[in-house]
Amino acid sequence: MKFTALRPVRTLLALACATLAAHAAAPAVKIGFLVKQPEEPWFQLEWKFADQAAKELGFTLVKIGATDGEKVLAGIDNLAAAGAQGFVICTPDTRLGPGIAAKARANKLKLISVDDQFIGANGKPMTNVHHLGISAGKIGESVGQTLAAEMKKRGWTAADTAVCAVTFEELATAKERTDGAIAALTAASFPKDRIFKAPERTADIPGAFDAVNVLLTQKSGIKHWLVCGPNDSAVLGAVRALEGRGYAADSCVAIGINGTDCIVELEKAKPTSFYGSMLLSAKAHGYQTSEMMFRWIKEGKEPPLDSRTVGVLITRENFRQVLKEQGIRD
Ligand code: FCA
Repeated sequence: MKFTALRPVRTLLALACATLAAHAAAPAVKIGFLVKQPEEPWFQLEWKFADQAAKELGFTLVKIGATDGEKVLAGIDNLAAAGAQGFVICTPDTRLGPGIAAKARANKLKLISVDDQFIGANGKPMTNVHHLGISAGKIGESVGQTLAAEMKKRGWTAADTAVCAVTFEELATAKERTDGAIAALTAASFPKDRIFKAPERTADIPGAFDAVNVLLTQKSGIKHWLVCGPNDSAVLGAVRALEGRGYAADSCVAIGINGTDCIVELEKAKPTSFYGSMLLSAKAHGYQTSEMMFRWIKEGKEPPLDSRTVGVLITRENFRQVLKEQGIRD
């Protein structure tokens, strides 16, 4: 009698112990998110969306600004010591890829690269590392097609117009973007000998500003410039350099990529020659990569090896609406 009365209590105790054991066996998920340029709005937005994933899915996110190789390697060691199970990274140098992959393996950390794909010792993309990037060539082509269309709309002749392509060719995704833009302009019959590259030494506004100033010193007397580059910062640097040389806002057309680093520019009451940008999906790059990592750790669900996202053109006309739809602006 006594024994049977105790039974439900025992069962409850056993259940409680089993639950505790299960919790102990499955440690909380901790994921690192390392970015190469934490000061760029693009990367801040990736982090913002990764934070949202952490909150909604229930994991801990460790954000690390990894501006050079040393910071990357130390960051990975710290993550491992803190009990993380994986990380997402946009590396400051894609040639660090083999070293990062080896360090992740040694520390038993799962790895997804975002934005910039790792380059192997043979100089080719490391297709065995899970990656989410953009369809860089196609997005670049859209920039080139839009520039050609805007030139036509304004009635500018090829004799009066030249192309300034700010380039950063040591980074594959950046080169594919400007190659795509140039290919589309050429396909639209823009003369090849009026397309000029301005290689930036650092991938930021000052780097592009300096590069374009050098180009403008060499090529004076051009009436209209069409401007493209790997991202918004590159194109903004070019726009500032053109302004410094006295080019009026309506004498040039510049189109960026990212769409996240040019919002202040598009909000200016007086239009500049920054016509628009190909808006990329910061949410896919921040939220989705973190979610992929979370499910990989938690459910053993391996993400696809290679995912690519697209871009949409935003201009002064539609940027408020599109940014709102994408959860970037209220
Ligand atoms: C690269 C660029 C960033 C952004 C990202 C998608 O990392 O440097 O500005 O365009 O790709």
